[in-house]
Amino acid sequence: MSKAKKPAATGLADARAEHARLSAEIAGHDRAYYQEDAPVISDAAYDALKARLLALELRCPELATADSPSQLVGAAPASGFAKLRHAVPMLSLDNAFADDEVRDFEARIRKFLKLDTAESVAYVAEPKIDGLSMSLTYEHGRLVRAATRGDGSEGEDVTENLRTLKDVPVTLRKDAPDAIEVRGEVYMTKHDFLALNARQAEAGEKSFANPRNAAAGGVRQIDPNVTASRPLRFFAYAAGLMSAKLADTHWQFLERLNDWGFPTNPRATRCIGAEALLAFYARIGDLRASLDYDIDGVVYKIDRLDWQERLGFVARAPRWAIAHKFPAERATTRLNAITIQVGRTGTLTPVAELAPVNVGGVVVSRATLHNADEIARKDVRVGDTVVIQRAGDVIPQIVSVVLEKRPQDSRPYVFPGICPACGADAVREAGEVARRCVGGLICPAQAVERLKHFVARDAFDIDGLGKKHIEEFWRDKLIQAPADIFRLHARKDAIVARKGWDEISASKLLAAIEARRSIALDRFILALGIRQVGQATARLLARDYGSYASWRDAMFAAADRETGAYQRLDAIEGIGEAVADDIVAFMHDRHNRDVLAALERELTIADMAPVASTSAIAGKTIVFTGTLTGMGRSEAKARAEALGAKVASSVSKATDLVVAGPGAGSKRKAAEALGVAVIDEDEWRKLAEG
Ligand code: 5U1
Repeated sequence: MSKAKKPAATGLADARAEHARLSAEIAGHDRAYYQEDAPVISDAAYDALKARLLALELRCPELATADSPSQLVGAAPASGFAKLRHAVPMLSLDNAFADDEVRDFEARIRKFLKLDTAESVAYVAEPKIDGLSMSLTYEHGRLVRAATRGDGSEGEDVTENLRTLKDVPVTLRKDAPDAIEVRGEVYMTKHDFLALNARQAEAGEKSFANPRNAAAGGVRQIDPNVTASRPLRFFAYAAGLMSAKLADTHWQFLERLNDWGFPTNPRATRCIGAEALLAFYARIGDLRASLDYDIDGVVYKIDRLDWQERLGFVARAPRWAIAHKFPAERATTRLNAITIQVGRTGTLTPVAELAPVNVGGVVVSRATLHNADEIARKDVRVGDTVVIQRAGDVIPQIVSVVLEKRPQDSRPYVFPGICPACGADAVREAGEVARRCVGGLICPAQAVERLKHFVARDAFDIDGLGKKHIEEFWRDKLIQAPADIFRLHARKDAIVARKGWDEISASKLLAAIEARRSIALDRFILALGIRQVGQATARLLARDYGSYASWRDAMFAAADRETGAYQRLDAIEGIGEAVADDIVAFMHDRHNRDVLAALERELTIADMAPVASTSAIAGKTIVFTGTLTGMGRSEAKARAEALGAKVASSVSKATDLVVAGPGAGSKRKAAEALGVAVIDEDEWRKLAEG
C-alpha cells in the first residue's frame, strides 16, 4: 500500500469561493428535503455534495464556521411516525425495458412451471402508477393499519392520515375475511397537482416538483387534517397477508377488491401471452400523455394465484410479475465540471456537474459518469453540451455528447491518479473498471462513508443517527470508528452542548444506540461494509455459519485458499470466488481486524438460526441432474431451498443427495463413486412435499 500524500494545497480564496457555492447548494437541498418533502437530487448526489464540503473543510478547517451546513443538524423531518413491520415483505418488481425482456419473462415462467406448448399463460396487465406504495390492513372489516413501503420490511405508520382518503374504505363493504392486507398506490392526479401548486403559490407556500412528491408530502403529514386537505387518491393492486383464500385468479381478486369498495385501475386488462402484453404496453404508451395520472410503465402479473405461489420469489422480487418500463425522459444541458466522489470501498466515481435542467418534472443538476472508461468511451468533456436521461428514481445518466456544440478549445478529461479526499494513490487493478483509493480507513471519505453504511437502515438502523449526524460527529471526533458509537454515552455532555441538541434529544439518541447493542448476525455482517457483501450475501453467510464466532474464525481460516474453510465459503450457493476473496481480504486487513475486535467488546451478536424447516432435506446439500419431468429445474431448486436445503451444481464429498432424472450421466456416476445417496424424481417429489 502506498502512503497517503497530502493533497496539493488549494488557494484559500478558491477554497472559500467553492465552499460558499457548495454551502448554498446544500442549504437549498436541505430545504427541499426536510421542509418541502420535495428533493430534487438523489441521496447519492446529495451525499457527494456533503462529502466534498467535508473534504474541503478538512483541508481548510477555518471554513468550518458555525453556519456551515456541515455544522447544522437538518430541520427535523416531518417524521415522528412509528415504524410498522410488514407481515409479508413489500418487495419491488424486476424491470423490463425491451420487448424481448418481456418475451424472456414468459419463457422463464413457462420453463419454471414446465408448461406444455399448448398451454397458454394468462396475465393481468395494469398501468404502473408513479406514486407511493402503501399497505392497508383490515381486521374484521375495519381499517386498523396503514403503512408506507419503507425499506420493504418496515414502513411508517400513517394510519390516521390514510383514513382521510376518500378512496380508502375505513370499513369494508360486503363480507371480508377476518384479516386482509391490501396493497396499492397513493397518487395525485395531474389536474389536482396543478391546482394544488397554484393554491400553494397564491398562499406564498412552496410548490411541489411533481405529483409523486406532492402525494408523498401529503401522506407524511403530522396533522391528518393537512392530509385531508390534499387531493390524494388510491388504486388497490395486490394482496398482502390474507386469513382466507379469496380467489383463484388475480383478476377475480381485483373484482373482490371492487366489491369491498376499493378503486382498482379501470385500464387493467386480462391478456393471454407475451404478444398481448406488448400490445397492451403500446396502447397504454399511446394513452400515457392523456391519462390524468403519471405512470412510468405497466405491470404484468400471472393471473393464476396457484401459479403465483409456485413461482414464488427470487431475491427481492416476485418471479410472477414484472414492470415493463417506459423509456427514460431526456433533456440537453451543459456539463460545467466533472467532480470525483469517493465511496465507502474507495471507488472513485466521476460525477457530472450540470447546468440545472428540467427532465420530466424533476430538476437535474448532477449525473453519474460511472468510471474513466465511460468518460473516454463517450469522450465527455467539460464544457460539452450533453444529452441526459432519467428513468424513475435512477440516478440521471449522460447518454451522449452533442458534438456540433463542442467548444473549440475543449480537452479530453484526464482521470485523477490520486484520491481527492486523502491524496493517496488511486489505482486501477487488473480486470477492474474503477480506480480505487488505497487509503483505506485513513481516507476520510472512506471512513465516513463506511460509518454511514454501518448505521444505515438495513444494517444497525439507529434511530436519530443519520448520515448528517455521522458526518458531524466524525468531523468533531465524537465518532471515528464504529465502536465509538457504542461509547457515545460517555460523551453525552458534549452532545447536549452541540447546536441543535439538548438533554432530551441526546438521551433519545443514546437510548436508540443502546437498543442496537444487541444485533442480528446478518445485519452485523452487512454493516461491516465488505465489498460485494450486500443484504442477500450477508444473510447467506449468517445462515450458513450460524454464529458470529464461527463465521469470524472461518473467515480468518479461509485466508489459506487450500483449506476446507475457503472451499466451504466458496461453495455457498450465491457466493462466488470473487466475493469470497473480498471477504477474506477484508478480514485480513489490520484496520478491519481492529474494528472487529473493538465491536466485539461492545456488542452482543445474536446467532442466526438456519431456515426453520422440519423437512428431511433441511441443511442438506442437493445436486439435481438429468431431466425432471414433473417440475422445472428452477422450481425444484426453489423448492429445495425453501425447505432449507442448499443446491449445488457439482457433486463432491460435501453433497448429501443427488436427484437423478432420466439421462443423468457423470454426476450420478460421481455420486455413486463417492457413496452419495441417489434418488429418482418420484422420491424427490415425496420429499418436496414437506
Ligand atoms: N399496478 C401495479 N403497480 N404495482 C407495483 N401493480 C403492482 N404490483 C406490485 C408493485 C410493486 O407488486 C405486486 C406484484 C406485489
